Amino acid sequence: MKLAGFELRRVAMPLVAPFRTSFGTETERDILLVKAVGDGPDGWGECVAMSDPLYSSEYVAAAVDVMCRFLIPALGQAGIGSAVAVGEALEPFKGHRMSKAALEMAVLDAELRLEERSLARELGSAADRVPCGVSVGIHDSIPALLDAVDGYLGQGYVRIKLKIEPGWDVEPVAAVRERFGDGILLQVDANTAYTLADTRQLAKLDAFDLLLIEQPLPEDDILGHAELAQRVSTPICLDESITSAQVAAAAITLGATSVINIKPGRVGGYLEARKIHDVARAHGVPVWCGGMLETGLGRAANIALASLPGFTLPGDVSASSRFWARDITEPWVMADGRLTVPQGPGLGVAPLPDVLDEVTTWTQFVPLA
Ligand code: OSB
Ligand code: MG
Repeated sequence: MKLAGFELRRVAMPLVAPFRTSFGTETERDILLVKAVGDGPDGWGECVAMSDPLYSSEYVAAAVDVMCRFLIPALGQAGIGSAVAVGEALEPFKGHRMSKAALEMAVLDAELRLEERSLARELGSAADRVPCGVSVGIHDSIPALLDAVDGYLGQGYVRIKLKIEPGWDVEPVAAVRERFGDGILLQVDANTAYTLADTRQLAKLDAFDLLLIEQPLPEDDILGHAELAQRVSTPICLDESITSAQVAAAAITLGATSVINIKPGRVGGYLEARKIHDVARAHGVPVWCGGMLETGLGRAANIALASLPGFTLPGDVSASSRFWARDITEPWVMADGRLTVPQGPGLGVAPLPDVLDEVTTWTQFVPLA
């Protein structure tokens, strides 16, 4: 496979409803897509960076900059022809994992389409369908939250994740348990909003039989999570902190995490995501697939990843309708609380040209020197 370059494209996608977390409120997603163009089929990648560096240090405009200035020229220099070669060529550059992941995803898709193999099979898929969880934002009131959760349960979601922050934690969890009972799978995500000084407050969540508390403390505070894990009985699950298989192994060994949220973008790509799955599995640590409000492209790849055998908990893998009135691919539609793993070549889906053009705000073709 010989690559000619990458088409970078920014799309603006309005959310069906505002999505509030401890780090901000999203009403529209500004997403950077990359298309690998060469002598074979096009390949699509999606960069999960957000507009502002509030979830991680990465952000969309920086992703465009680092791709154009450093990453794509390095791929040209290396004369890469496979996704594995992408990771190797980009290794010298520190960080920027979401940008690296998007480029690797595009090349991987192109490579697999050429060889007529599915991403699911390539990664080691062990299931035809995956169960769907949903991430529910912070709401203005408890009744509004209960309405939202009621709606998602009605649609068939098999697991509810509540976003929490100081001042919105025990009360919403208690209200959801009281209204919907002990039978629903329930977990919370703090996106780093607490410190160890909040241990007593977080320990109050132990009364509600939660699957896990996701990333209560800052990204760098691995030891703090290990300490917290000693003091609360709810399992701690790291998201932001887990940036590689190496960090995952360290966090497991230190007792900082007993469950892991795997997000391919955050860790530099689907190949590194699979390594984390393998490391966790070897340690008997369950994993689940996180989400970053992806379009149908990233969603397709996440569904494939979530079908690996170590993904024993439902992920933030939801239907297109969770976030979009109109997705840029054929919509992902849930049946029976599950999504079907794509089996076509590569991602198994591609953007619908008309929809893609309508949401596009900017494009640039960056040739491989
Ligand atoms: O922490 O898991 C998170 C969305 C954006 C950034 C961070 C997170 C999230 C979510 C949504 O919780 C997950 C999804 O895409 O369904
Ligand atoms: Mg999270």
